[in-house]
Amino acid sequence: MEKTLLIIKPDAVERKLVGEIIQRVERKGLEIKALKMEKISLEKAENHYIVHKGKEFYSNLINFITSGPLVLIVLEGKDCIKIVRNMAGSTSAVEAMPGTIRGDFSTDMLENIVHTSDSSESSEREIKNFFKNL
Ligand code: FUP
Repeated sequence: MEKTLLIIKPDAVERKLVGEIIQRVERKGLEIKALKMEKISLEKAENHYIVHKGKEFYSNLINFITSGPLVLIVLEGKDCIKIVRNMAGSTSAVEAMPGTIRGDFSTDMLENIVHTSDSSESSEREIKNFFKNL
């Protein structure tokens, strides 16, 4: 069965949106396989965002994602990678449609509430970075 990594980012934890986001994915019918809250290390953050290394927003991204505790969730379900990306909405808050997580809760490109894996290769790599025994 397909798995995806959902991260509830530090802005959403700070704004007490954890329950709201978990409720949305559970009600959709996805299964929570693993879940933990953590303030991630610089090393884990750099591994997670390796594809963005060198881009102009990279240091802001690393500073933001390590700025406070976040919630890491492994979800499982048929086609869950695409399903959870659709639920998250566009990366840009301006483009994200109402009804999506980013569309409903964010106005910012960087502080955009959630991360979700974009492919099966990314999902495998990202889950391994945070959950050693899955
Ligand atoms: P997504 O897959 O929607 O999380 O988006 P990306 O992997 O393209 O980007 C990862 C994170 O980098 C985004 F959540 C926010 C940040 N970002 C910027 O701050 N500026 C950009 O131009 C693109 C991404």
